[in-house]
Amino acid sequence: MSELILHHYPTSPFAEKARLLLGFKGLSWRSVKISPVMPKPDLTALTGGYRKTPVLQVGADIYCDTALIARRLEQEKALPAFFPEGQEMITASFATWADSVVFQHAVSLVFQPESVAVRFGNLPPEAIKAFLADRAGLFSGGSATKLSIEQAKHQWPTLMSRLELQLQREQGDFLFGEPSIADFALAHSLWFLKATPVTAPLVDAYPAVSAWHARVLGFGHGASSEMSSEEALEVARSSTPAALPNEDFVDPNGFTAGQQVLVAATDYGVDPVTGELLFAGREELIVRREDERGGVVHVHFPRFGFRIEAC
Ligand SMILES: N[C@@H](CCC(=O)N[C@@H](CS)C(=O)NCC(=O)O)C(=O)O
Repeated sequence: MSELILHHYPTSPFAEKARLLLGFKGLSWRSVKISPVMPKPDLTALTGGYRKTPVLQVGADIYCDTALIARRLEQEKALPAFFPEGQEMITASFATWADSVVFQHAVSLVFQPESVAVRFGNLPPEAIKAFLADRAGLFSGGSATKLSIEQAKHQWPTLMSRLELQLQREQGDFLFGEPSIADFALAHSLWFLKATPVTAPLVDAYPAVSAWHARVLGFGHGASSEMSSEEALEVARSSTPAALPNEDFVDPNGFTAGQQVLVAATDYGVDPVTGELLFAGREELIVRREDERGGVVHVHFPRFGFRIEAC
């Protein structure tokens, strides 16, 4: 069986989400450290252009976006489940909301000047400038809009007070009783805020939230060992992609296997990936591409939040 390889960097909130997903399932994985800014030649050799963090590799199969990574890990090990039976819609929808709305608030709050000064305090000004320029590029061409710092500050107490109240009254220890994808999708943005003393009080002021957050982080990261990006490319090159899923589903826009397509995120980090469409299912799109260094790879995307275009 192929190893689970996570391409990530330590300070990325979505990478922390993925690490916690691996920890919750008690999985062992290989850790490939990537750059937080472009270019990322070894990563994009595998993805075909997708640049966001994290990416999961299993042999010659490359999984983009934590929403799909969670589903892939659920295949790897069904229990404990991210999508508990009977809670499939509520947990996935809450996760989509938290990954966009709560994350958007966290980004604005973390990138307020007082917090930037602490977070990047030991970096040379040129490095900070380069990072901020990279992030401006990341957000160009997508549907995501920037939330002003004032609006993020203005709305944050509403989000947190609702959460505090629910967690105080809740029977179970997690958002929807038992743990689910919802907990992980919310926890990583709060983890991001807790990383500096300027923004940590935005979480610490809420005792039930803090106790819940500690429980989620308590799942840990599973067992990992380092791997180089060259080694990961070699794994892809020497592996055969997994068999395609078998699903009785007709794409509503008529996309069929065998077509040349372009797939891209719609919100931000909209760098397109082109190749042959192999599969278009209810949750997942799979594109075959051939790379000089990575060989034949199957790149997997979630349907939700990604678009397909014939090319
Ligand atoms: N919807 C994506 C969002 C991932 C995301 O926004 N990741 C951030 C880091 S936390 C990112 O890609 N930043 C730019 C980069 O790492 O190049 C997911 O769930 O994986």
